[in-house]
Amino acid sequence: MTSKISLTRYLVEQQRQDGRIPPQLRLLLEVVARSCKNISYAVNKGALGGVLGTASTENVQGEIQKKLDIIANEVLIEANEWGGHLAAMASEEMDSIYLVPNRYPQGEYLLLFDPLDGSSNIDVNVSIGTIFSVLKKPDDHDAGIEEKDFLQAGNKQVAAGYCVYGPQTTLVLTVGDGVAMFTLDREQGSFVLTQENVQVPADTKEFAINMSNMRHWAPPVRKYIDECLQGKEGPRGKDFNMRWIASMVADVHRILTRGGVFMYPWDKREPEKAGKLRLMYEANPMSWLIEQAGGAATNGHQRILDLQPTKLHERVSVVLGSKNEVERVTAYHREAQ
Ligand code: P6P
Repeated sequence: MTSKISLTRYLVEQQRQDGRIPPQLRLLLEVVARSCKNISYAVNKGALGGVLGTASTENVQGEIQKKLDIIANEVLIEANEWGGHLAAMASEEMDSIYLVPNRYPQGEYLLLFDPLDGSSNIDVNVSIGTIFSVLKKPDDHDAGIEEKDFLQAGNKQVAAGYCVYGPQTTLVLTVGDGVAMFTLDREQGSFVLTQENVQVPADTKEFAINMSNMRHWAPPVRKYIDECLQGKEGPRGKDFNMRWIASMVADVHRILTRGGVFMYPWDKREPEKAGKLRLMYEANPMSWLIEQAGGAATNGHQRILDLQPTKLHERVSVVLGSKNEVERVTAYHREAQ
């Protein structure tokens, strides 16, 4: 039987191989993984842990927070603040950045996360997850870290990943050399390498979008979905399937596992917003993972990873997954201009 490769061994060997994971980054990734393990344990308790339901507070997005949103956020903050690997953190659940307290050593990295994505699914026992993105602290100033230091394009990420809390708890990670998946061995309490070099098929017959918003979409999105719905009698010449879990982590995990295209496009319900999903800690990490697995990710017009953020909680339109489908949707947007 091949020996199990732990996350720690994988990170050490990746560092030995190409130097992509310096010690501080390895520590950061191991601490994030341990945080995800603890969040998984809290999620799995469900009603028995008294963690379901809302916390009757709102986050910066104006969304009512779930108790587990706050628990997951606190787990990540408390686990990462003292290790000396971070200068600051940013979270979907916090209005402003969180500076590592002066009583702890300051590190080289900035950690951004959505501590519990898909939290509307918590109370109905559907997969949810944690999404994280790692940037380097800018070298060009020695003053304290400010929000503007986080405003780096997604192509500056040094690590990105998510942990999906489903039938298995699976950590999915990239440091720029492909995508690896680690499954939590609950008996040992450690993540074990279960897939390397993940590849997204370039073509698919499966799309993921919230169809209830159809009347609000822009014409290029409407055209693309209409053609899929026409099936093999239509211009695509094949039938399509649809999935929508309303948990980006679960939908992206399915796409990394078997292909597909995920769309949360701009729509006219709130035309001033570019989209629903957040650029810095949802779209950027997921887009890098998808690209590292051979897929593509645009906002309908340009590569998501090339977008220059202007605000920490900036939203973006997202089309990601199987390369040929993403290119088709993006071409329809270009033709409509
Ligand atoms: P809707 C979850 O709240 C989330 O941010 C993503 O995980 C998910 O893809 C999307 O929103 C679901 O949005 O409008 O379908 O509920």
